[in-house]
Amino acid sequence: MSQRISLTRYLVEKQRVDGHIPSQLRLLLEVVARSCKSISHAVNKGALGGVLGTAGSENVQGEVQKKLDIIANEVLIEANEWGGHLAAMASEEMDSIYVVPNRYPQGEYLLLFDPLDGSSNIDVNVSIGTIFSVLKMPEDDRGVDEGDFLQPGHKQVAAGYCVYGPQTTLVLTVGDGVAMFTLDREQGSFVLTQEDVQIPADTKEFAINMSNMRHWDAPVKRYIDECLQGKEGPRGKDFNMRWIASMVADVHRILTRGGIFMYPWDKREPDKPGKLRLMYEANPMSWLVEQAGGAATNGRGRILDITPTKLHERVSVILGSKNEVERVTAYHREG
Ligand code: P6P
Repeated sequence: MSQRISLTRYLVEKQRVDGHIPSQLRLLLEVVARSCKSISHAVNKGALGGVLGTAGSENVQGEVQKKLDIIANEVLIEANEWGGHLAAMASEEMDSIYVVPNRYPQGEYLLLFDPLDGSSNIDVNVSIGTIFSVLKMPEDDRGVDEGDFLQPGHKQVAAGYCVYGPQTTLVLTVGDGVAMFTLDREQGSFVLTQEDVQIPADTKEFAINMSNMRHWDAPVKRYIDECLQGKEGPRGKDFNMRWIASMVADVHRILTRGGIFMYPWDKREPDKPGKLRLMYEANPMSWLVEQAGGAATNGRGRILDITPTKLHERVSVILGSKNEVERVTAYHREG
């Protein structure tokens, strides 16, 4: 049997052999992975753990919080605040940033996360996940504030997600490709199960919430309409559709077998560029997709080049198989 490589060994080799990540970043990623293991355990208990249902509160997005949203957020905060590798954290579930308390050493990294993405699926036992992004503190000696987080996605030093589905799988990039680690529950460790993930440039599978069709702008309508025309239409091939309504699960499918994922701007909220959040959903997913040979745009430009102005700002997301994303982007250029 080929030797099993644990996440720890993978990261130590990235640190020692490739010199690719400093020890503080390696430690941070190991803590995030341990947090995901704890969240997976709570998710898998479901009704038996008394963690289903709503918490009776709303988050900064005005969304009803599920009990597991809050549990996952607390797990990540409590696991990461004392280690000395972080200056602060930001979460979809918290209005403002969480600065590491003075009783702990401050580090040079910033951790952003959506602690439990897709939480509308929790109570119906459909895959959900944790999305995380790591930035470095800007080089200056003043204290950390929200402005330090407002860096474009290409500044990330690590990004990943953990999908809680039939398997619990951690997917990670530190800037030299994408690796997947499956949780071995007997050993309690993440084991390398795929390295150098590659997204096929072409696909026959699109992911979008079709119920919003009447709200889309013309380029998106044109693209989806051509997919629906199948081999009789201009694309000359039939397409399949998937929509799990859990970005982590949809993106995991795309990293695994290709496809295009779209949550575009629509006219329901014309002043908002889209539903998904830039800093802790679109940026980490876009970097993973690009590192796996795919593309990620907001319809007009590369998502990773967007300079954020607000911590919880939203963005239109079109990502996945390169040739399909470029087609949608070309339709936007043609108007
Ligand atoms: P809709 C989950 O709430 C989420 O933020 C993403 O994970 C998912 O892709 C999208 O929203 C689903 O949105 O409008 O289809 O429920």
